[in-house]
Amino acid sequence: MLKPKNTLKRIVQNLDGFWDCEIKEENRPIAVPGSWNEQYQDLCYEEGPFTYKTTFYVPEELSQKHIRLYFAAVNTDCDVFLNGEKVGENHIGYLPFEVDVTGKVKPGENEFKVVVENRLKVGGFPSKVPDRGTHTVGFFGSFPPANFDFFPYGGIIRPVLIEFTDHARILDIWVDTSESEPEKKLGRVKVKVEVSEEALGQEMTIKLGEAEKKIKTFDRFVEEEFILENARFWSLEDPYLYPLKVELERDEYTLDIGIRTISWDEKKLYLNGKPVFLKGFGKHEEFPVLGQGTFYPLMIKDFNLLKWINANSFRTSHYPYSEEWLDLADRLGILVIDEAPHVGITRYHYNPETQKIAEDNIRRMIDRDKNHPSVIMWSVANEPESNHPDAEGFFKALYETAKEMDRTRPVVMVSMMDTPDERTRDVALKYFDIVCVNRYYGWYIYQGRIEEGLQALEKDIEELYARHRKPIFVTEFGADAIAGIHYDPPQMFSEEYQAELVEKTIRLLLKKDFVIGTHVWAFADFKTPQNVRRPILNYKGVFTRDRQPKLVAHVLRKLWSEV
Ligand code: GCB
Repeated sequence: MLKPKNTLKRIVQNLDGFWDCEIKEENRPIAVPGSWNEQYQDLCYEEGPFTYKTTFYVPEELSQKHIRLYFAAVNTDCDVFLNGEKVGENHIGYLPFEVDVTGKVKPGENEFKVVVENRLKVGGFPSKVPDRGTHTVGFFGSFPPANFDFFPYGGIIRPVLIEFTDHARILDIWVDTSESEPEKKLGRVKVKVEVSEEALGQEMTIKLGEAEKKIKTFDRFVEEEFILENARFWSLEDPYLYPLKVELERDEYTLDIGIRTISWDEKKLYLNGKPVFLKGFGKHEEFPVLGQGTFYPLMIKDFNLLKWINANSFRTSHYPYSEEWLDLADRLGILVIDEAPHVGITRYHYNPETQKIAEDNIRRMIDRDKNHPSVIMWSVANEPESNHPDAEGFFKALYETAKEMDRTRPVVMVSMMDTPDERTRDVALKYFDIVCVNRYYGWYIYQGRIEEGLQALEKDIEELYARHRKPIFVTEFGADAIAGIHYDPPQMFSEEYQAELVEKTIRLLLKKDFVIGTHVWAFADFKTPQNVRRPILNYKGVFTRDRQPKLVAHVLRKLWSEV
């Protein structure tokens, strides 16, 4: 599915703004995109359902076009109504969905309604753990009882668009540059285009930079290969993008593509044939008042801080972010580990029905993000209960689903279960291309004892490598620090303690030639459900929630300038 885009032959209307919302028998204005939880204090812990309403206007000549409604993301369950008729539904957050409303849009005013609910469910996405009749149910007994450590925001969190195209149109585009030969500067760009039935027999033009091909569309799928001598490869130093344009008689779509290769062996990850070490963060798409609502200035700010601190990558923990994050990453040369909305997976998910939903989520994530050169890895889940015997089949299936969609990138699962303790060993990690682990030595274990924690980490990481013989990526480690709290000698929650733990962990892991990256948890402080470990926020941010640097930020900036 292609994201709606204004081109010479496509028209897009954006429905962002203030919608009406039926909340507790009142009609209140609500912002789209945005989460409801922080727009009204009394909605902080509400799960809905809430009815969002707006109207849009369509001129006569456009009402006859092919028309789709595109929701960049709604959290989480929703039913979509147009002029009183139910036209669509969706049941997963953080991923786009479209509703074909061709023939259903009236010339003039149209009434549009979306009923949204964000309920935590046992075995659902987002999930909670079953209430065992105790007072402590969620993650560390938290409220709301989310089975994960970030606030479960609800609402129409990303833009809603209406796109008008000709019926003879482009449906999807796939770009594959994996067979390019960087050492010879030879770019091999395979372009596959899917068109609608109505476009059969038309002439298609595909332009890549200066090169151009003209083809008759005898089939719904058209494939062409461009060979570029002296190609300019997309890299961290030079994130060069080639303009790709696909044209039909009355439709046109454009993409910026990067030519690059990714590969990996027993010890290393390679970008364009050269080893790359991942320096960066796990983060959240989250901000005061906005909740998880798309907000463009925040993206610019975060990328500017990633560059300032000399990071080269981040993980979209723990769900796919707005696609604009990837557009910027492509343009600015930042690598992305793209994660499915699979956090808090427990034994209650290990059944055929939920597995089907999870497979579908992975297909939808890869379908959306497949053409972004910045995306170098797919993560199918964060910290599932992957030491449960039923996890093995479940995650093997998710790995295979991701591979069916894309063989050119490594597929990973982020585990905390593959520990030195054999009784709690992960049963699924062995299927994945790179061993991704979250480790909190000196924080949750060896509290206040950084040196002992580091010794245990070293032993753990050596054993992991001996066991798997695959590259190791430490996807999380870190410590909470409340900005402004200082202590000598360094104590937990002080800026000094966080800075020391982070620096020493990275220096230790840099000595291991099988470690391909260290991502600090987290980029910035973020809001969580309430529990005794979280004074409103998780304070593991290297930056505060409003993006000011803590002591550790300066330490990282210097350290990463040398790596
Ligand atoms: C983790 C989770 C992350 C938490 C973090 C923490 O392992 O992946 O979502 O926020 O630990 O701070 O405890």
